[in-house]
Amino acid sequence: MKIKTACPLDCYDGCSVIATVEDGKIIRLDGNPDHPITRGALCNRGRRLGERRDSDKRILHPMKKVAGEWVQISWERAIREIAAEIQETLSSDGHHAILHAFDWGSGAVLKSLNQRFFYQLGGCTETVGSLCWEAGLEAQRYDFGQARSHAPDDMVRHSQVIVVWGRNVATTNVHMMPFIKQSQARGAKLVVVNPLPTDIARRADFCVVPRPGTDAILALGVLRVCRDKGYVSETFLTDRSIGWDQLAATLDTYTLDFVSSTTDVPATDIERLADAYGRMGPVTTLLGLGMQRYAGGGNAIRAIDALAAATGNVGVPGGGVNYAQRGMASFFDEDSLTGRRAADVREFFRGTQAEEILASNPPIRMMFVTRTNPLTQVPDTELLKRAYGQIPCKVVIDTFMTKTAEMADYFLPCTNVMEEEDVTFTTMWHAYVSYIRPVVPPRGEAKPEWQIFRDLAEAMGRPDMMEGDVSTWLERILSPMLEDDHALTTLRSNGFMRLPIEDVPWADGSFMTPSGKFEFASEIAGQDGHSPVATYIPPVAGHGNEQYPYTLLTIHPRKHENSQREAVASEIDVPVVELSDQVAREKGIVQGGTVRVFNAKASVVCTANIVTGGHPYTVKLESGWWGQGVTINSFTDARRADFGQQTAQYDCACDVEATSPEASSKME
Ligand SMILES: Nc1nc2c(c(=O)[nH]1)N[C@H]1C(S)=C(S)[C@@H](COP(=O)(O)OP(=O)(O)OC[C@H]3O[C@@H](n4cnc5c(=O)[nH]c(N)nc54)[C@H](O)[C@@H]3O)O[C@H]1N2
Ligand SMILES: Nc1nc2c(c(=O)[nH]1)N[C@H]1C(S)=C(S)[C@@H](COP(=O)(O)OP(=O)(O)OC[C@H]3O[C@@H](n4cnc5c(=O)[nH]c(N)nc54)[C@H](O)[C@@H]3O)O[C@H]1N2
Ligand code: SF4
Ligand SMILES: [Mo]
Repeated sequence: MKIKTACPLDCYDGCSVIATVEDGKIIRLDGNPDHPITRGALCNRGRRLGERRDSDKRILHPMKKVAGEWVQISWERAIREIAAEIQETLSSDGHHAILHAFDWGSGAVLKSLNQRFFYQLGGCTETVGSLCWEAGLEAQRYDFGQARSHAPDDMVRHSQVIVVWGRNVATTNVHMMPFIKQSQARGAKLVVVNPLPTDIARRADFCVVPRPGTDAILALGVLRVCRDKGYVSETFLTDRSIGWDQLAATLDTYTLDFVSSTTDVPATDIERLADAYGRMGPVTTLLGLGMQRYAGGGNAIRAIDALAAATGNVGVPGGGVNYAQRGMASFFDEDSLTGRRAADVREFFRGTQAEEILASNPPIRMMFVTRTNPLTQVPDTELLKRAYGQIPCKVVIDTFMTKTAEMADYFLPCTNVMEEEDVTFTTMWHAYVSYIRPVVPPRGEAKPEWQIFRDLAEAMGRPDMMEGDVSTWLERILSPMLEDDHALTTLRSNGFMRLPIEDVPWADGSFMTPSGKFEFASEIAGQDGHSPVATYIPPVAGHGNEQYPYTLLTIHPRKHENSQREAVASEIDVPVVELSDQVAREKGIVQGGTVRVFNAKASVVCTANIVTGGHPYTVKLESGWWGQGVTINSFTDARRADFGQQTAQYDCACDVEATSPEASSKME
């Protein structure tokens, strides 16, 4: 039997999935061939959703830690005890003493019912801001009013140049690859800007390799060349934007020599990039999230926006500075499910939650963790461990015993996506929304999260807190998009539908900014305490800045989603570190040799993979990894990027040395 469902992972692609089920078992998962983005293929993360469902490492019963050991308990007892803890905490310290730490481990829309439970208590403390993308969103809010992306078909039909700027497309956005190949077959040129060698670089017409964290100055330097050569669009500057003169007045400082020596990009590459933007367009820019995880990350995105806009590559077919698809959010009435507006919420920034927990008054007495694994994903693991260690009662809802769950007092097993009914969409790229249909029944005693919270509400004598059912909740949250009564039925039977979002954002020349124009100079940015125009804020870490000479880039893993690697067959205790040939020479490291990567905070023994084509002082480890008594985020600091509430975890320094294979076991 074939069943249509969808992948809810935090991803650009938002795939529609076909599950083959026989005798109640998932035999395989494939991409839906009818979905215009999925086009019949899933990435290995999507294919593994079934393995994660069936994994023998999955926790299938409620557990409680007793005298330091996990013991299985009944749901009845788990709910009764946790409900009593909630009530005690509310009467002793009030609702702010309860912390709800959550993130986007699943992007299914009904997961926001989790928040509803806490808001119905009157409020809570919750984690806000982003480990992921907020500095860039804020940057595009200043410039455009909102982050919006072009439809992939628009790129295929019209773009003459595709600039993949800091996005690891072949790994993190695999369904973009066929669209890029189609565009290239039509004659479009491909440019890649990345400090690390990436798979897509092989297909590129040319690659630009900046020093990590210097994209703002690179973009402003390129823009200066464009201005000086007359490559700017006078119509755009006069009719569709404000603040050009203010930005242009700063450009003289970005001389070729200065830009080249700061970014380590040769002057010829800066000029080549200027030619691409100024003479070869329309240019579409596919921005990644990596370059905004730095001290000056938001400004980097603004500088690239300015470059694309001034050269006439905004609001035109084949153009665009594609960072995210925030237009999707207006089709979902999340507040109707959560009731956030009416609640009294104390906010802790995800990135600095450890400090805030340690300093909190009232103190955090109880914590709930849903859809996230902060102990491996939040910068500064050791500090977070200390902060969580002080919370008297911790409840983790998940499917696996994660590093965070290991610290908990209660583990509550929730259903896997293959066992759920829901709806999902991506706010990172395209305009399709998909229906999640249960493919197999829940394993063991796993329950949907809304059911867990409903049981808690009932045990507290407040069944009203979580009243409703899946269909009415879906109708409520989808109400802005459901024009007729049959829309949900259509979504259910078709598996996906396209929302009415334009293929070419800002084509009519009106923007969502206060001026209604593209803002090279933003008053709101000024009010928020930033330079009104894009500027360069140097990275804190990296070559020449700290005693540790290399930048440690802990980018997203190829084979799994963030830390969701429990179902990956080959567990690795010794991770692979990617080093440039320059670092290898300096440190006497050989291919396949054993090396230690370290900084002031952490140390890990790795196997060396020597690569060429990246920035010479850059070291790469995949994020989501833990082992040898540390996690990847044991190396990182809880630094903030410039805009919004965003972590700057790529702004991180390290050193490496050749060592012996025994070193990893000695460290245990
Ligand atoms: N396979 C896989 N895919 C995923 C995920 C996953 O865990 N695994 N996670 C999903 C999620 S949550 C997200 S947010 C997205 C992220 O998607 P991406 O933004 O594509 O991925 P990142 O790993 O965050 O980093 C992107 C790239 O930024 C580059 N980079 C780092 N520093 C700089 C810099 O200073 N300048 C420039 N120009 N480039 C720089 C890195 O070399 C890397 O290639 O991927 C999603 N897709
Ligand atoms: N050093 C470094 N740190 C990073 C990054 C980096 O590139 N480098 N990337 C950052 C980025 S972009 C992101 S988005 C974050 C991601 O941070 P997280 O969202 O914390 O990362 P995941 O590892 O995906 O953890 C999600 C957890 O949710 C669980 N889960 C999945 N579905 C459900 C569900 O329906 N209900 C519940 N209760 N649990 C569920 C999974 O089993 C998993 O344990 O990490 C950030 N941290
Ligand atoms: S993780 Fe992304 S690319 Fe992979 S199946 Fe899911 S939505 Fe598609
Ligand atoms: Mo992310």
